[in-house]
This record gives sequence, structure tokens and C-alpha cells, in this order.
Amino acid sequence: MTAASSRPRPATASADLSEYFERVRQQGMGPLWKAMGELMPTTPKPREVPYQWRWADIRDLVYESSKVVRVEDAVRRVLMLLNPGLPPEQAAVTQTLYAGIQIILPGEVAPAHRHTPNALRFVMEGEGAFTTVEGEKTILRKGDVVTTPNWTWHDHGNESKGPVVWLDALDIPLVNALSGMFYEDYPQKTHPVRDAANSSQRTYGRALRPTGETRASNYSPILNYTYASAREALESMPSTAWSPTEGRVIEYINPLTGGPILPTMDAFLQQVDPGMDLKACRQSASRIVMGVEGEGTLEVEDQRFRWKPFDVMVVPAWAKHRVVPSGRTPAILFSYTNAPVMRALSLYRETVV
Ligand code: GTQ
Repeated sequence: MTAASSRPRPATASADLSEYFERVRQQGMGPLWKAMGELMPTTPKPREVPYQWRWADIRDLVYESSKVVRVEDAVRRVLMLLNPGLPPEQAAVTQTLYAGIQIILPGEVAPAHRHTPNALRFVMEGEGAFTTVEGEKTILRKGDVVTTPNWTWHDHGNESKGPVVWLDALDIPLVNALSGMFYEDYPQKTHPVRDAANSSQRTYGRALRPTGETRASNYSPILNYTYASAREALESMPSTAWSPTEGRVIEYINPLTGGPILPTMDAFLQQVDPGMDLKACRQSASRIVMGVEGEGTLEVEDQRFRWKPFDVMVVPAWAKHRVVPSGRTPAILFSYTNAPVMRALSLYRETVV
């Protein structure tokens, strides 16, 4: 007997292991060697796909929702933007992010509740709705960005004469992936207004803060970042501060830390002037982009999304992308990403392509 013949026979590629794999599977196990390539690709392979929802289509269906369901029954009258690459029950626009379009009619109140997901809102249409968060009320104007951090009471209402529509950006799929979801209804329809309207904007939104303030929470103390101030910052940004990949871009920051507006999501307003020729890049964060003014093309890998105001688009994690403006006025875009989470876990990378 040779030494070689006493060793177990090595499995060859051609050996039929299906009966073995079946017994492995029945015992709740699996062979890593069959899964390795899928589990550990050399670069991120997200399941979300590049996608575009056109405002013209969103708008019709969202307005129709206000006829088919009452806000008291819906709690939030929202159409979710569901990425076709992901299971619809995850409510996911990317693997970690959520996007929805909410409509609130004159006289309506979306009842008070709180939950562990963080939320950001970008007002798309109408003027004069309000959001109250932890006792501070703010009146919403087009383009305003409003924060609703983890576990803060919030209700929305509309005391104006017309419908108001906004984008809801939340981290629902991330929170559910981590089994961190908690939710509570407030016992009344609205919760009490304690502070003066927009007090947080006036206190913290001017490079000032209360003396002795030592709080540095991981979310911004500012409830409403007005569109007028964000647009002004873009317009006045010195050219030395422009980005080769994004043009003029400002981040909505937490003034207490200089960091992102919320611990799980950052948010940006971008201006790409006519003729700006940007470089494409990849980022390991996934990004939701919404056109706000002007028009252009968002290139994502080999797709070209021609966009108009309030179209919503998905840039999957690590997808090569860039904005190409068209027309004679600047292209303005709002976007949000999951980069704060990626950075906190040392998973964030970016590269110019
Ligand atoms: O306005 O509180 O789109 O709780 C999804 C969940 C909006 C909200 C959404 C929410 C809200």
C-alpha cells in the first residue's frame, strides 16, 4: 500500500457532490467554498439597481392617493419608491435607505408618532404645511430640508390653501437589518408646541450657539434648513471650493460637530453650472438624487437618466456616476447617502474614475 492511497481521496471538480450538499443543507449548513465569490466580491456588488422615477408619474399617483385614502387611516399618506432590484417588503430604495413621497392636503394632520429611524424631508411642492418635532414647529417652503432625528415626536399638518408634497428620506431598511426598530403613537393627534417657530434655526443656524452649550449630539439641533440659505451658499461659494466630481456642493451639517446632519444619513445640495465638465467617481455609499432646478443627465454606469425637477434617481453603492448639466441655467440637485454609517464602520471609500 502506497502512502498516497492511504489518504482520503481528494474531491475533484467533477465529483457529484449534490447528495452531500443536500445532507449539508438539511442540517442547516452550507459549503463556504461555493459561496465565497458571492460573499466577498472584490468591490461592492449592491442589489439596488440604477433607477429613475419621473416626477410627472410620481405626481399623478401621489395626488390620486389623496383621493383613495384619508390621512387618519393612512397615518402617513406616502407612496414609497421601491428599487426594482430589492424585495418590495423591505421598503428599500437602496439596501439601507428609504425614499417616499408624502402628500398632505389643506386642513389635514398626519398624527404624531416617533420611531427609531431617522428622517429628513425635502419640500417639493406647495407652501405652508408645518412639521412639529419635539415641540418646535416650522412652516415648510419649497426646497426646505427638515430633520426628524431618532425617537423624536413629530406630526405634520397643512394650514395652507393647497396640497403640500415632500420627499421623505429615512434609514428604515438599515434599522430593520439591525433589528433596531421601535415605534410609538402619541396619545393625541398632535403633540404640544413648546418653542417659538424655527427657534433652532435662529439659535444654531448662524454660526452661534448658546454659551455653555456642551451638548454635541450625533444629530443636528436645527429643524429647518431653508432653501434660500442653501441656494445662497451655493451661489457665493468661492471657485477654490468647487469639487472636480460634483461642482458646487454644500453639505447640510450638524453645527455642533461639523459632521453629518443625522448619524445615519448625510444630505447635500449641488449646483452644476452650464459647461462644467465633471469627473466621474465611485463611492461606497449609496446615493439618492433628486433634481430641483434646471435639467441635465445623471450618468450611472452605462445608463443615462435625463432628468427634470423632482425626478428621483438611484446611484447604487460603488456605481460610477456623474452629472452633466444641460440648458442655460444651473442644474441644482438634492441628494442623500448612507456615508455616515459607512464611515463609522471604516467601510467608506471613494475614487475618481
Ligand atoms: O412622516 O413620519 O415616508 O414615519 C415613512 C415613515 C414618513 C413620517 C415616511 C414615517 C414618515
